[in-house]
Amino acid sequence: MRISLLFIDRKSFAFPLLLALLPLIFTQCGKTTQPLSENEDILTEEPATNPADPDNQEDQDGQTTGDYPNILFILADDLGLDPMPGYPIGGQKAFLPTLTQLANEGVRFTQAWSNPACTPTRASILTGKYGFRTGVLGVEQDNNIRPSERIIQQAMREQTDGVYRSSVIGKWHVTAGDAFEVPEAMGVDHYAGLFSGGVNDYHRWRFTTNGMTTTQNSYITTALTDLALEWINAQEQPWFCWLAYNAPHSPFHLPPNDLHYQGNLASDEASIDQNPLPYYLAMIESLDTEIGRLLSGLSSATLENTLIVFMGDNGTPNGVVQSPYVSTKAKGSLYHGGVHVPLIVSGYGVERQGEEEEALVTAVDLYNTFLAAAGLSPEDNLDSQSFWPLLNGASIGGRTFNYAEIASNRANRSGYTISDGHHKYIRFNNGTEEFFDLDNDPSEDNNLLEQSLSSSAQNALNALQSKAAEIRQ
Ligand SMILES: [Ca+2]
Repeated sequence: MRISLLFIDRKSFAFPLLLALLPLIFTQCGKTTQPLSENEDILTEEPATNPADPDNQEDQDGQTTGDYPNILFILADDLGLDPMPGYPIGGQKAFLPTLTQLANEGVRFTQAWSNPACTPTRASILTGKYGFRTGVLGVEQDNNIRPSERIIQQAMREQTDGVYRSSVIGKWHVTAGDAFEVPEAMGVDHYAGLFSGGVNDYHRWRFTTNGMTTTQNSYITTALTDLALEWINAQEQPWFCWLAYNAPHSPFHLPPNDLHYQGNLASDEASIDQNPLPYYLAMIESLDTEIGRLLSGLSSATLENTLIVFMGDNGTPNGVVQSPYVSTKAKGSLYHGGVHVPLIVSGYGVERQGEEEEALVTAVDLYNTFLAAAGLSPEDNLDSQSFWPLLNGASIGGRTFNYAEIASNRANRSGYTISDGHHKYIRFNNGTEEFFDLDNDPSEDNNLLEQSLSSSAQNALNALQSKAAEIRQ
């Protein structure tokens, strides 16, 4: 991998940032503890140690590699295809050198689906199951993941007799209220972050760890990066870090100027409300800058043994969504603007470099893909289908359909959708049905059910309805 060169490609004015980070980079290579800048009070827990696995050998940096790779899963909040470089949708793109380089060194998926909102997507990834099985279909208070679910962290822990260490850093948002001990109770070794669904202010937010919640006044995108660096660099065994930023979720705002490339934007509310898009782009760029800092803060040996997966949890929200998406077909909806998300996979074990992959994949597939990447067995009775062989050039049967679902207080939004990549069927809970020819109508404007269907369209509809009935049994 060439991730250590990430900053070389930045705009010229980013070079001072590289210089500023050099001491940090060298400090990490020297195995000393990562300073926490503004957040010295954030991380207090010493990582626990498990009995050493005899198969694991320490590398030159002290991190144990053994036969298992590390996995860094980065989840962005409310990020569709339209602001993302590399996807031919949307007009104004964020400048994202880190994610672009990850894509250049790995695989960018072009037909990846999430669910239309935060909680159901996160629950699907954690459990490898569709929401109608787990009961987590929406973002309301009653959409809690059941403690009895076997989440991916628990599966990795048990399959390796405790060798894998896991953390969830950042947004949890799959259990409501103040049951702050739930991540650890379900098998996560370390939780630190934003327990609820969002913040009112990126500079003032509620931080939870060790079952306790305090108020933090640091910029949250930077703080979560510090927490991830701190935890990863303290590990002595193979690790799985789930890093869930709340960026670029609202409130739209002007991030610190050294984190973005949008220039001198006014920071007053009226200016932001009048034209929020550049602020949204700046927030995505801040995310990218911090991911770059995170990767630069890891040793080369650790990076070489780490799989990196980046994904959006749902589409771009209305207010900042770009054409051809429209505000009624953005985040929260079953249309492509709600469920079509970026997915980039790079790093350890990914032999394909700089390639696009058109295979259908959905959020549930990450569960068994993570297990496959670690050389572990797929878990049975899940909806998750590993796409790991694809990353090494192997052709796999894969899934023949993408599926997404949502429950909302707005009845005309609740329902499910299924697609074979060419046609798409949506069934709303109020009985309304829609059917689109994506090849000729990617904006989903022309509901084919309002006219007579060709025989081929009828066959496609029958196949999608049959498949939906099969999986929803
Ligand atoms: Ca979200």
